Amino acid sequence: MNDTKQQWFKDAKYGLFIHWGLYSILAGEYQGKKTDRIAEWIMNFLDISVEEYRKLAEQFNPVNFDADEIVRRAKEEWGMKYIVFTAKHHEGFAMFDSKCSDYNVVKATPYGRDILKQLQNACEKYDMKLGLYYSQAQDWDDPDGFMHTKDNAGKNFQKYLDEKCKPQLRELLTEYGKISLIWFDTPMGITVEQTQELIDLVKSIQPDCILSGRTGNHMGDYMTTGDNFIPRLPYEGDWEVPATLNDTWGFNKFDHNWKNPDDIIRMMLKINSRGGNYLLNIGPDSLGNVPEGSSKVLSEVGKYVTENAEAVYGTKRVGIYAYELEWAQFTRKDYKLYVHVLQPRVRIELLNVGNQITGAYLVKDHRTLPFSFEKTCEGDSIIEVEIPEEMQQDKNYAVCLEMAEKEPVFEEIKG
Ligand code: JFZ
Repeated sequence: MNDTKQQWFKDAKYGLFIHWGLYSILAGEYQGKKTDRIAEWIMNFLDISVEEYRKLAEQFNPVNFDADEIVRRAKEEWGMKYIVFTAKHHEGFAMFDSKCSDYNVVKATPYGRDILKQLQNACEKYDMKLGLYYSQAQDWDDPDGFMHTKDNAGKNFQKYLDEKCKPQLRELLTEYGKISLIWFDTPMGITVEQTQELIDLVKSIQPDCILSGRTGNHMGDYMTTGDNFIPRLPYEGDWEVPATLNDTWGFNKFDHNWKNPDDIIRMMLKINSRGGNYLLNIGPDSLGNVPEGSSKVLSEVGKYVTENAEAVYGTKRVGIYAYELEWAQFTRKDYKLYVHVLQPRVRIELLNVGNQITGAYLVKDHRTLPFSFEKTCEGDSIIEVEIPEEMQQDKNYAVCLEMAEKEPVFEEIKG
């Protein structure tokens, strides 16, 4: 079972992924050709040479980037508890002031400022956990880094590890304050020994820094699901779903396929209910703007999670309830079962929940609600909670059921 031993990660439930690099300049299109894949992979999928791709750095000038504003909104408005930022994605370009590769935002761009330093300062100001995505195996700029879909035979991967990957990790872990998480990704052919080298390096500098499930050879500190994939059942231990708001991580000017806030809220609660964290992505454009399509959805979702904070953060995995409820998701704490009501209801009815209920209240304002718990004519347990009349057309609110028992008692369906 995966155990990060980090309470902040177990309690967090909701984080912000930021995918940002030179690919944001191309925004899904190179020389009139569009990519139909995730936009940060454009160098690979459209076969752009290293030489050509490097020229993008000369144009990178994100004058609208405002780290303070992004972190403040993530914290106060969107309700997120941690941020994971792409310090270096597969393209190989460092979004920080790297001394071991000049292919970085300070030395190679007209912008000339350290993006990560700005994020670090903002995270410290707003008390936000900072994690860093670092592509440890794929590096399409380094001759010895791996490239998916290409022949990697003849490469000296250890050389890349020793001369770029590890030195850059050392910089990230020594120059940017507390790093709570390293989000390694696409380990490809990395060996067990090489994975261990990376783990040892990270932990020797920052012992509390945790590692994503894609560190390599299943040696990370928690389980990372496939992108946008939600486990069907409660999953034990610490885990996380990385997810997009549209169909790309890096900015793509053609992708307006935004998910709606209700769907995001439902997905987050499904994940939280099954014990995981939801790491939801934004891809700023080449000027540093957060796409309006994403900030609109995040604000709506943020309203839900901040109003119902008690029923989200610090909650625990819920067991398997016998019925599929279209209108609800559960989260729980000891002696409390939270019912997240996602569709209009006159009353909450829960069949085969066998707890003794001692109270019921609306989470957002702690208003007490009338409730009953008894047996149906067939002898099954049933809990009912009355929804105030003026709220019967509403959706997206949480109700807390206070239980005499520590955990919900989900009964089997009897024939
Ligand atoms: C990886 C990256 O290649 C991608 O650009 C993005 O950063 C994303 C968060 O992670 O893509 C993956 C990696 C693993 C799976 C899917 C996409 N997976 O295991 O299903």
